Order: sequence, then C-alpha cells, then structure tokens
Amino acid sequence: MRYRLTFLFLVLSCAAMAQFPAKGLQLRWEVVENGYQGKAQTLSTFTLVNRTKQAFPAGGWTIYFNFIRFVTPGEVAPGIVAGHVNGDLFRFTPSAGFGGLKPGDSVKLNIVSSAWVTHFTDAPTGPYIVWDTDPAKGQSIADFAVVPSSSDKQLRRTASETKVQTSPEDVYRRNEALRLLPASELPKILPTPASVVESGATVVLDPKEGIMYEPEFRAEADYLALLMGNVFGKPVLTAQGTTGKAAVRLMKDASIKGKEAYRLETDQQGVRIFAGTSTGIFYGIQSLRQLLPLTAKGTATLPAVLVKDEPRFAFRSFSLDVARNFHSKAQVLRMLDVMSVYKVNTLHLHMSDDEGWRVEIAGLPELTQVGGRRGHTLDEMECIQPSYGSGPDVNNATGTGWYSRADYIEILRYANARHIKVVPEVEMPGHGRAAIKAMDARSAKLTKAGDPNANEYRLSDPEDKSQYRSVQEWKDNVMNPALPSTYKFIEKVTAELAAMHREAGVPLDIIHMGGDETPGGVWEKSPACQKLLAESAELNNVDDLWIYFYDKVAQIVNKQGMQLYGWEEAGMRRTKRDGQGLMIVNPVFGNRNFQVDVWNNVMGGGMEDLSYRLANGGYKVVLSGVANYYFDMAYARDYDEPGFYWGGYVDIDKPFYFIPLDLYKNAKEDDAGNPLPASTFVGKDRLTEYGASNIVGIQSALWSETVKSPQRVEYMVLPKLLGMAERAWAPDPSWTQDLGQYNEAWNKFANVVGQREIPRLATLNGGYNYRIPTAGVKNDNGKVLTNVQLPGLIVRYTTDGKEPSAKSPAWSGPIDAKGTLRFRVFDQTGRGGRTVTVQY
Ligand code: TNX
Repeated sequence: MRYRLTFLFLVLSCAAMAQFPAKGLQLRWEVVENGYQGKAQTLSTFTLVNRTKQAFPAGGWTIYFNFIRFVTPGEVAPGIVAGHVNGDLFRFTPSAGFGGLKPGDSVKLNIVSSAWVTHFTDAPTGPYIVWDTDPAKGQSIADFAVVPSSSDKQLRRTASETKVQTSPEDVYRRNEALRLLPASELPKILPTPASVVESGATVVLDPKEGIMYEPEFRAEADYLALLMGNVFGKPVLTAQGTTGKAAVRLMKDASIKGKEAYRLETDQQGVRIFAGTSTGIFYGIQSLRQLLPLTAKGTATLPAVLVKDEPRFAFRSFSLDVARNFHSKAQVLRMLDVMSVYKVNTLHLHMSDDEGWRVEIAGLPELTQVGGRRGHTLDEMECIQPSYGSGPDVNNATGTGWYSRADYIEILRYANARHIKVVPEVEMPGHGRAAIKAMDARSAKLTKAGDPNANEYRLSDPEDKSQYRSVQEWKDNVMNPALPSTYKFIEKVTAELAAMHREAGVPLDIIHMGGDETPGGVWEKSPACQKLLAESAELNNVDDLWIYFYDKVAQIVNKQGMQLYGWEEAGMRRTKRDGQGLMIVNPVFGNRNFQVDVWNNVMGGGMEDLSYRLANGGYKVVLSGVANYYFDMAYARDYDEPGFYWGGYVDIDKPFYFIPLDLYKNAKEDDAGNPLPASTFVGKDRLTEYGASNIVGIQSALWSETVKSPQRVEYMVLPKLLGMAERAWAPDPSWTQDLGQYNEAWNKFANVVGQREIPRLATLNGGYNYRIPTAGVKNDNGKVLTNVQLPGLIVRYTTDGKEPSAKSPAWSGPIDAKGTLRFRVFDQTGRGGRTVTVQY
C-alpha cells in the first residue's frame, strides 16, 4: 500500500512538473550593489515569480543561465543552491529547504559574483528551465528582464569609487576643443595620403566619357564603374586602352614601386590613377571616391589634386570574432565593404573559440555539426552548451552557425576583389573547447562504430586530471600538446583552410594559430604530458611544453609555406623570478619571422611596453592593444553603452590619438577612465630602431561576447574604424613631435568624420548602424550650451520632457537652464543617437 502511494505520488508530481509551463515563470534580475562587503564583487538578485494558477514544484527542476561573471557557489535562498556548470553557464537547483511557490508567490535568489556590473551588457542572459523528468530538454524562461541600474551603489565598481558615470558635462568638456570647420577646409581624403597638392582649380568629371583601363586593371575598372554608376545613377562604360577620351584612366606605372602605392591626378585632362599594381589602382579609386559627391546628376565637379600615396604600415587589420556569437556571411561582406573604403587590407577572422567553431572543414564534420551548434545538452555529443544567452534551443542565431566551404570561399573572393587578405585563426591550445568537444564526440561516435582510428584527431587526454579555470571560466578548454593526434588535427585543419584559399585563388601565406590566455594549471595532471616530459631530456616542466607545442605548430605551418602568426603569449615563456610567476619574451622564436598580435597595453596595468619588448626581441609585431583598438570596449563609462571595459573605454579618439612607435607619449587615461599618473611609464622599455623595423602594423578587434546582432557589430566598429585606418595608413603626423598641434588635427579628423564620412556610411550598402554620439551639455551661469563630438551632426532638444525627434528644434545658441531638458544628436539623415536628460 505504501509503495503504491509513493508510486502514485511520483506519477502525479511528475505530471505536475511536466505540466508546469515555463512561460508562467517570470524572472527579474537587478544589481543590489557593487563593492559588496568592501570587495571586488557584486551582490545581485534574481526574483523568480510563479505567474500561473498552479504550484511551482519544490523540486525536480534546474534553472540555468549565462553570466560573464563567476557566481559564488552556495545557497542563494532557503533550499536553492547556485552552482557553476562550465564557462559562463551557471545553475540553480532546489534542495529539501525549498517548499515550492504557490500561485503568485515569488522567491529572491541573492547571488554574489566576481568583479562588478556597470553596463547593461554585463547582466545575466538566456535563463532556461529543465525538468528532471525530461533532462535533455530545456525551455526558455522568456519572461526575463534586467532592471536597469541607476543608483551610485549599483553603478560604482567598488565602494570607494565616487565618479560613476560619464555625465553630459564630461562629454561637453571633452568636446570643447572642437569647432565646426567650413567644408572647404576639410582634408579631402581619409586616411590622409602621404602627399596631396591642391592647385585650387576644379575639374569636371563627365561619367558619359567612361573609364579606360590597361588590361591588368580590368577588375578595378569594373569596380569603379559600379561605384560611379551608384553616384550618377547611370551605368558607366569601361574600355580597355590607353588613348582616347575618358573620364577616368587606370594606368600602369612601373616606376611606382610600393605594392599598395598609387598616384592620383585630377586636372583639365581628366582623372588619372597610376600604379604598379592593381592594389595601388584600387586605393587610388578609393581616394577618388572621396573626391566625388555621394550622388550627382549629369556631371561632378572635383578639386584638382595631385596625390602621391602609399601606406605607412603594410598590415592594417580588422579582426572579427564570429565564435562567441556567430555573425553571418552577409555581415562579413558588409564589413569588407566598409574596410575597403578606408584601405584596411586584412580581415583577421577569429573562427574558433571555446564557444564555437565556425568554418566547415572537409573530413571533420563534427567541428561544425557539434562545435558550431549550441544548445542544452547532457553530454555535448550533438552540440555544445549554451553561452552568452544563446538559450536551450539549438536553433538559435547567435550560438549556432558556421560558414560552409562555399560560404568561406565566397568571403575570400569578395575580400580579394577589394584587395583584402583574409587571415583565418585557429585558436589553440587554449580557447579550444569547441574543437576539443567536437573531436571528443567524433572519438566517441567512431569508437562505438568500432573504428580503429577513432582517436585520430583527438585533442584531449581522457585521463587528464588537471584542474584549471580559464579567463572565461572554462575547466576543459585547452588542447593537449603531448598527443600526436593534436598535431594531426592541426595539420588537417590548416591544410583544409589552405585548400579553400587556393580554390578561391588567394593562396594562404600567413595563418593565425591563437596562443592567448592559456590558464595556469593545465597539463600538470595529464598522464600523456607526464610521459612526454619523462621521455624528453630537453623538456623540464609543463611550461616547456608551450615551446614544444609552438615549435611543432611552426613546423606544420611553415611546411605549407605559411608564416606563423599568433597572440602575444605565443611569443612569451612562463618562468619564475624570486619564486614568482613571470612571463618573459621567448628568445626561441624571435627572428623566425613569427608575427604576434600584442593586445596587452592596459594603461596602468604594467605591461604597456610589451609590444616594444617583443619587437625589440625580433618578433613581427602588430599593435593590437586593447586600450586603443579593442572595439568591443564600450564607448564610454555609461550603463547604457554596450560592451566590455576591462581595457578601458574606447571611443573614436583612442584609435586616432595612438602614437604607434611611442605609445606612452599621448596616452591619456587608465582602464577606469581616470587620468594616467606621470609615473606610469617610468622604467618601461622603449622601442629600439631594430624593434621599429619589426612593427608591421595595427589591428582593431571586435570580440563578440556582447555583440549579438549585425546592428551591434556596426555600432561598436563605426566610426572607430576610421581612427584606426587613419593611424595605420597616414604618415606619422607632425603633432606626434609637438603635441600642441594635436587638438587641431583631432578637430579636422572629427569634422571629416562628422561632415563627410557619416553621410557616406549612412548611404553605403543601405546604411550602416554607426554610433551617433551623445550630446555634450553645460550649464553656463543659467544658460545651457551643447556640443557634439563629430561636428556636422546636429543637436536637437525638447523642454517638455519628451524624447527629441528629427523635428525637434536644433540647438543653435544658449537656452535657459530651466526644468527638464533633453538633448539628442542626429545625423544628416535624421537618425538619432541616445538622448541625455538634464534637470535644472
Ligand atoms: C581577451 S586579448 C581575449 C578574448 C576576449 C576579449 C574580450 C585576447 C587575445 N583574448 O578572448 O574575447 O578579451 O575583450
């Protein structure tokens, strides 16, 4: 009898659980305070509400969520325990002390998490519930919202911090050096050419006269014809040849030696672009494009110029992370278009990471079938776990997705037509979890099928008991350097990538093989690593495995005719001084044509000289510093600005004001946005002449943990990319010698962006979602003044508390500081940015 009752109870309660609708659960989250208990930690609260007419059961469920902060495990409400799953995935599970929720009841789950939460994009995402009765299925808790932070307690980082948000007054102060320039005073071409001479005369360009080109510039002629066709609204004809009438001529000049150099002449005889290569011609076309109006009827009038141009740095790169959140092929093509306008010549595609593998590799279908899909899973045999709020359903646009071979080849061709080289990245040995899990799934599947080669490409040692946690809190995301199968995998993947590049007609001569952020503690308890260490006299400890690994990686890629490229850590070695862990420049790989991205220039962090140390040590260095070039950093310290900020706030001035060969000279603020103390750079290594010869270029990067839509990609990148392009292409400006000239240069640049380039970006490809800055506002003795970071944009306002629209009055002079004033910046097309409100 007793058994029967228990059985009945089980059946009933299971039925109740299964029936409880996930859509009847409401979840709210809000920050209580940062700097909780005087530490670098946040107290926050989830409120779980039962919105149904039935009881929410006391047990039999687990609620999962993603959070880019580490949640302290333990009890968060009577009988509810928080725990870490892996990476950014956490869970709440009930125990005996929880009595369930009656209809309408709620429970508060108080969690403590690492660091702080000061922007809306820091918040938890993607909650879902899983019933014990159906453990493989997750259901989204769709009624989830984040309550915006507004009090100082919620917005400060630590209890001692007082200045918590960028105010409209701060913005005003920053913009104070800016003035609207007359259009005639704007520099004509961005990025600034090596030399421009203007005669003052004008030239009429008649598109009916067509384009004439020398045979090898046919593709560029077609490109220009399309471009001019868009300007004039009519097809433009092209013809091969050197003589006869033409609106524009594309001509070979073998005396122009630089691979990317060109000469552009516009005068009474028309427009001529000369170069030794098609790339030079292409850049000449981009410069001509900036002399043309965006649209014209009939003919166009251009200034008469003589431009002689070539880039300062050969490597001018934008890096896009499509692993954390996937970004479509279409979006990549849009980015290639905008890069090409500003002569950015490299797209570094970060296609693999812990949270995703995004390119099809022939022969290893699991990489995309498992590693390219995210969803709720018990064993990661079909997909990998949710991250960054991608949710339980495997059919989701941010966590699931990849480029097929055909897509990837299309991207390569599209890039090549714009003279952009695509450099693929295969992250390793850390940040390798998607690949590791995919290869684990492959091994399991093939083992089951009795395949003797089941472990051919395995990346993990199943006996490895090492314990570690990566920056993003992964416990199992590092490939094993002692397994021959790891190198077989690397060989296979690089060979397949190379094959796709060949098929696209753009042979791969450089490849990025990751190397960043491998956590301490890896490999120590791997029997495979221990065996390798015991057998190899030259390997003394686990740290030496790093050199062993990259030496083999270098051999693999060099054998295929590719240069090895990696993150800074790939060129470093871990060692100790006075018993303390330390990273030093690894002499072993210097002078081996090994290229590194140096990301760590966190201002005030102590590693500001790393790029120079590596360059002085013989590495080819790409200046990729977070403080200036990580476009996933928020524009400003403002809760409503999306993005990270661990390396500081990155607005458009930071990529612009960077001095590549002396980055200390014009550095202005630390990672918290505070002025840098003068002592910051004392004792830091400076670049030697030899080191300077190793600085190959500049890279900007968009990591995508907080970037889940095409609109957000464009918001974070534009217009910052223009500052990066200027610094990478333009000759060293005179203000770097005399900082007194800086403000004038910045003003010119800001005017070019605001007056000419924003309107271009508003029309290119149907318009890009660049960020429109917030207005600067100042109360000057009862009169309100406003300003804007990009002169040419318009500040509009309301006095009735309403959101300003494109029809609201434009601010044109002091107004009374009275009541509620709202200001919003608009571009020339009538699109507005974020409104700021001041109260007097
Ligand atoms: C650091 S710097 C990373 C990435 C993150 C990025 C976020 C470097 C090479 N690695 O894994 O996505 O910060 O800003």
